[in-house]
Amino acid sequence: MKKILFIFFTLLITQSALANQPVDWQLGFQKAASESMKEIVSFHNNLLLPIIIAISVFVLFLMLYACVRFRASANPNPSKRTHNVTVEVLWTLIPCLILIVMAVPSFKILYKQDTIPKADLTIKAIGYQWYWGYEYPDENIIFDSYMIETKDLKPDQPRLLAVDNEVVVPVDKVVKVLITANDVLHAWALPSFGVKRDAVPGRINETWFKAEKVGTYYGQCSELCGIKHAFMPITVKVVSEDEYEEWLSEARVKFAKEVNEDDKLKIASN
Ligand SMILES: [Cu+2]
Repeated sequence: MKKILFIFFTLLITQSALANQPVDWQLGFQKAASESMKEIVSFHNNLLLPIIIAISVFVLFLMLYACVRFRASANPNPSKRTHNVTVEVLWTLIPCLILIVMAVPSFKILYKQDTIPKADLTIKAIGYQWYWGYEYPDENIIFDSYMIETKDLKPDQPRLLAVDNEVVVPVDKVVKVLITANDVLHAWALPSFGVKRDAVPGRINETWFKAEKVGTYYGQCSELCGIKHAFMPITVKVVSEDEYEEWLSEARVKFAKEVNEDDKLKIASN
């Protein structure tokens, strides 16, 4: 009983705290940070949960009713009935209707996620065994993103989720993500943005998100990709427009993909 109460109260507390990473005793989703995740959460909370609860309660009621009503002591001569057309039609039709009621809004959300609005910036995520590589194709930026080992963590960095080089994006901008892999299947997933796409070698998948709040968001590779599958996390830092520009100017130098002619001369003369 104590344990149940503990779970209940931690659930209440974690619901109010900003959770952009998994938390202890978490039930349900991480806090939504994008429009599409809000839609997913509301679809789950307002439609799926009530349906699941109603079905469970109904089945439980039927089981209890059958146990009492048809118990051996009250029915010395058991009924020989085998068919009832009305009941059979009903238990086929009603589940079909329930499925349609769930499918319509579900497809609506899926198609909305699949239609990419005009992007403000594009990033490319490449899955490797076992880390992520990122490119900003329009900015001549390329870098790798490795998990930070537990012994090297700073106090504010979550274990198995923090990385050395984070993806940095501006807040309230449409970010298009091109996703691919270089060796085996991986998947780029960020729960608070409602984003999850497979990274397939030789093929580019697309997705998008628009982060509504500044913060650091954590995700993980979500396709079993080998022995260190659990150790290739994804960190996205959502910052203000100005901070993003500042980061860009540093990153263009630090993570330059192609060194231009002037720089080549400088390097050669050193
Ligand atoms: Cu992976």
